[in-house]
Amino acid sequence: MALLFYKDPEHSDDIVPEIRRRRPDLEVRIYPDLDAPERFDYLLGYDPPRELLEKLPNLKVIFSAGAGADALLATAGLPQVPLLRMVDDSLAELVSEFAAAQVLAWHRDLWSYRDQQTKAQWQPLPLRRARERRVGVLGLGAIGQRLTRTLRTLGFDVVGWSRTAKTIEGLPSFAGPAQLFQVLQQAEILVSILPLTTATHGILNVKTLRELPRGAVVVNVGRGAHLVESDLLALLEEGHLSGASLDVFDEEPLPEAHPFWRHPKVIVTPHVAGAISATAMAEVVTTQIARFEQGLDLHNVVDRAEGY
Ligand code: NDP
Ligand code: OXD
Repeated sequence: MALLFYKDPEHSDDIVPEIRRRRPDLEVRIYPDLDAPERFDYLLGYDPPRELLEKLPNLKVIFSAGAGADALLATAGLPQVPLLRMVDDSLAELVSEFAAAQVLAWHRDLWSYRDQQTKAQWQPLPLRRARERRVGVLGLGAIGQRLTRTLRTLGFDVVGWSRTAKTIEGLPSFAGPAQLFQVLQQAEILVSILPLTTATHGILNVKTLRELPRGAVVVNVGRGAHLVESDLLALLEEGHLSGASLDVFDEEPLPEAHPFWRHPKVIVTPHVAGAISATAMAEVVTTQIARFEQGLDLHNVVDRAEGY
């Protein structure tokens, strides 16, 4: 039994000893250490290229190294084996904490005060309580649900949106394209933590963002391709939106000349809302492999038709 790790630059090698410690019988290699490729049963990676997939004829399970499987699904030649993604409490906690920090920063005008500081300007702004601020959360999955709890604990008035209808105590929630506008029309701060699929590609565009109340703020921690960047810039320019915190971008790293870098109303972070630790990833991978070997149902299997 062997697992190949197609590691990208952000991943550390730490996962290898963590897997070996849990499963000494499992051979773990890091690409391109690939002699006898037919022996690999499992592949772990964020976006392994087609040329690599073609060299691995006996894969049984593929693990996305992230919560999102969009990069993997976009790879041509993906074999028809179960595709699993990372779901872990610590990851949900990190992303929720990050998104909530952005919401709080906009809610309490921290970015405006930072700006005022650069001009030595002493100008108190009006105060509002969190309960007086409605936050819309797009995506009520492993991370989105955690985020709604964090925001509610902070006192915010939260509404959510997902593909299928949900009943979550204390959370008004909406589902499907027909109800998206109901969420947008009431969200002074909109957080998107959706997966990237055909249905969600470009979902944050001039038509949808214009539905937000005037002066609203957008926080995108899902994927860059959810947002039509030029539409956001136009709405910021005309004052319909008052700001955006963006952690994910169409092109990453964000090109040096991109207008977001120097835009006074845009907060840029380098895709750091959350990441699964090597320990948690090893735990997910070895638990799922054990389930696979025992013929048990696998968890967090990507639905290829839905794209997440
Ligand atoms: P889940 O699959 O658990 O949740 C996805 C949520 O989005 C579900 O509520 C789902 O609805 C909803 N959704 C999917 N498609 C649609 C649609 N067409 N219309 C409305 N709602 C839709 O994913 P996670 O919460 O684990 O992760 C979400 C995404 O967060 C990842 O795919 C990734 O892109 C991003 N991410 C970003 C990170 C960062 O560092 N910036 C870190 C980790 C993740 P339903 O409940 O009905 O299925
Ligand atoms: C993920 C991410 O999908 O870090 O896990 O974006």
